[in-house]
Amino acid sequence: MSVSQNAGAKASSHFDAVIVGAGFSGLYQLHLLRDKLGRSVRVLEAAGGIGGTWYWNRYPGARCDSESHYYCYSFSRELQQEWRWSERYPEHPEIRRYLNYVAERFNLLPDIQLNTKVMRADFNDESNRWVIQTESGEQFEATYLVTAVGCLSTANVPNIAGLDDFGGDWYHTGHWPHEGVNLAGKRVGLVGTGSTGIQATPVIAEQAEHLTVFQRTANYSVPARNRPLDDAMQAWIAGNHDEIRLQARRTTNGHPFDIPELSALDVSDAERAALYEAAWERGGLRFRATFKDLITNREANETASEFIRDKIRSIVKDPATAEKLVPHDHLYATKRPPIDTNYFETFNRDNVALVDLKADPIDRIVKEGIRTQAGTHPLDVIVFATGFDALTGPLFGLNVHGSDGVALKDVWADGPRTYLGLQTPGFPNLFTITGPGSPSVLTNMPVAIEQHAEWIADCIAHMRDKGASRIEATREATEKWVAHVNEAAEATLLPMASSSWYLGANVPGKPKVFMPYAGGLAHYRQICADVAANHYDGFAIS
Ligand code: NA7
Repeated sequence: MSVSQNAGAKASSHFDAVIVGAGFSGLYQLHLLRDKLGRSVRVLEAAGGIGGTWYWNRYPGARCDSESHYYCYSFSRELQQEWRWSERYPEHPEIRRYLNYVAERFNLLPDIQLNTKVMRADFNDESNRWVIQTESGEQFEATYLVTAVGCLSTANVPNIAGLDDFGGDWYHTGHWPHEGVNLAGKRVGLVGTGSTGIQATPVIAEQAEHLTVFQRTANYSVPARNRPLDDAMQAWIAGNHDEIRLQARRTTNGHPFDIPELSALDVSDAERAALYEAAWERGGLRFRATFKDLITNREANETASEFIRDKIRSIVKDPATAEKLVPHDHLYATKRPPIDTNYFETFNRDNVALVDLKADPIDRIVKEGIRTQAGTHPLDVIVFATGFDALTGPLFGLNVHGSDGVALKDVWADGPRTYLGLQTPGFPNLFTITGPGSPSVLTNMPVAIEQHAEWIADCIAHMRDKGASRIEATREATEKWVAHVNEAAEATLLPMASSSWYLGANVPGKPKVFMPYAGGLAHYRQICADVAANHYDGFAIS
């Protein structure tokens, strides 16, 4: 690192690379660029601690939906042998402990600057460097800017009239107070029934005096079947590091299990029901992999959707409540599928009520609570489990300006346009980890993150070896990639879910464009590897 000051200009700290964000991606990217390539690197992190999404998401019930033994780094066998997960699905404090352990083990903390919010980043065409400004007025210059800001980090608080009039307290789950919220004796209203609302509902129902769940779209959910990891499982994990790592890398979603070569339509009704029942008992996101065509064939999917609808009807005792909870307007897993611990069972509790906002929309928030068309629901606390401005929101928040001062926000006004989700024309030397146009949120994130961070490090090593200082995705390659991303999405049922955040549909005014790459992680990895092997085909290097 060096510091320079031109007459009349601010002092800048110079680095080979600045990484924004200290979650899973930022930590690993730092390790690779600093320790494997010997580059000077600074990580800028807005939060007061590392952890990224897990620093912020501390709401009741917050835990990962991927299983702990593969929701972790796989690049170091030693790390995997040293760390012992306690449960099948890690809860948020355990994930933070893990990431802090990683940061200490690899001595990452000295190069991470916390409480440092990036306000703006500009590319300088003369120096081929990025100039990054922070909220406190610091300035950094770096050849490479790597965004490691996560896909789900910009909270979406709905613009409901009257929120300022509310006499109680309100929280968004993605900004849950670190000291926790004492809900004992409180009447709580929870808005939103995505993965977060479905995790939080049973836990809040146990803590609060009364819980009213405000549901806009009924959702499918499959039991998580969380449990402590016993010694036999711990031994299996420790003994199978390489297999788990390899298998996760060669699958569609980055999970270390294969999807059978069996269509839901190729088996008898009884066989199908038995397979779904077994998958329901096993629990977790693997339910989606019961058959090969649940995400691609409507008729096949309908069998899974109907199985879950029947489960909801059998669990929820009050038929009217059950019917409100049964999803009809989209197919299973065409929106991000939640998994749960006693979500539907919670509606059998005396202290829990459900409001179907499709039938009884919110009118406004008033001092006493939430007023729907049918009347006022008195509340002491409102919890917004209303999701995020996904994928593009965190990147726009950086206020990035590329060549000739063009703003990323303007370039992506009609939806994101990237090459491989890694770069955007007009923004040289800017790399995006798990950006739109890459498999990102359709996968087990650490596996996708490792691939991106490794690809970016290899690319920067290539630049060094060639003595090059500027790399930029070409417009032609980007147009082709965008067309391929659309084609991959259209080959699935995913774009059919009109209220999905994959499409940006949850944020008013956001262009409705399917953002992640649905062609599968394994296929995507191969494409990226081929591009690199083919002299970084589709990138202009100078
Ligand atoms: P999601 O999946 O975006 O869910 C948000 C929920 O909030 C969903 O049920 C929305 O209904 C609902 N919502 C959003 N805005 C409103 C308004 N204005 N009024 C009523 N209800 C609303 O976010 P999560 O935090 O649950 O999960 C995000 C990801 O984190 C998850 O998928 C995992 O990858 C981890 P809608 O369905 O839009 O009708």
